[in-house]
Amino acid sequence: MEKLPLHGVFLAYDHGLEHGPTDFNELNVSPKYIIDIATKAEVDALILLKGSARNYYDSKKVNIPLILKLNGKTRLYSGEPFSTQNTSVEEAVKLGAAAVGYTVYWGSKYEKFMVREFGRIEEEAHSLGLPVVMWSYPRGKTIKDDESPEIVSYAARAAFEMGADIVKLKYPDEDSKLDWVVKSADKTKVFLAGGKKLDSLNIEQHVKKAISAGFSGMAVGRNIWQSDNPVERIKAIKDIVNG
Ligand code: FBP
Repeated sequence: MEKLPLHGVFLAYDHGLEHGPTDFNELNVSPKYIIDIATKAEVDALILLKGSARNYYDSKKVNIPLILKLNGKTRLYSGEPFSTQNTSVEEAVKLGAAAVGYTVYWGSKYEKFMVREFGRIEEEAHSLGLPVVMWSYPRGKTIKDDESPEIVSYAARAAFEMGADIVKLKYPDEDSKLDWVVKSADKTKVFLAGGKKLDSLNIEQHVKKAISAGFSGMAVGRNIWQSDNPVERIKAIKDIVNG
């Protein structure tokens, strides 16, 4: 099993469930294409759901650490956000994963269920020596602006208090508050989430500002594998992250 570094660039590919094939084209519809990109660009970790991992991730051949995402939901679901656990820490170990991931939608009517599931997963994973990554996303009727610095900082702190090793967060809409986001997360390493496709200049600007404020890396999906030059784009982001 590859060890998960706590900084770097992670390539996310859980969109088949979260958004559906509408995010894909003839190339990136295949997990094999994603694993090839990850390998060529030497990303620091690959994020998959169990279907892609079981069919395409061979831990003996792929030298990229796997983060198995343990919960998810589709775009077809409506109502207050709720991402349910669909696989286990045990399955992650079987698949040779180096870490597990889980999304919490803070502020949702169903927050209490995700908190309970995450709590169990975090303790089990840590007892087996696996780091835990939280997608910490305030979302639901009560969240008016999920990019406000207060809300992003709260998501950072909540991840720390829940025992996450890494927290994946949205970019707050005030650059000057990036420091406070990092301070709020305390010992939890902060990673920037990608979002919809941006031009390369834009995304690199965000990464630069986040890294100089103390972020540890980026977990990115569409901005890479929807691009015509995915390997170069990862390398450019890696250069920024690694200084
Ligand atoms: P992107 O870089 O493509 O935004 O991927 C990051 C991610 O967190 C994925 O892991 C996840 O599928 C997606 O964003 C969820 O995005 P949203 O919650 O906005 O639908």
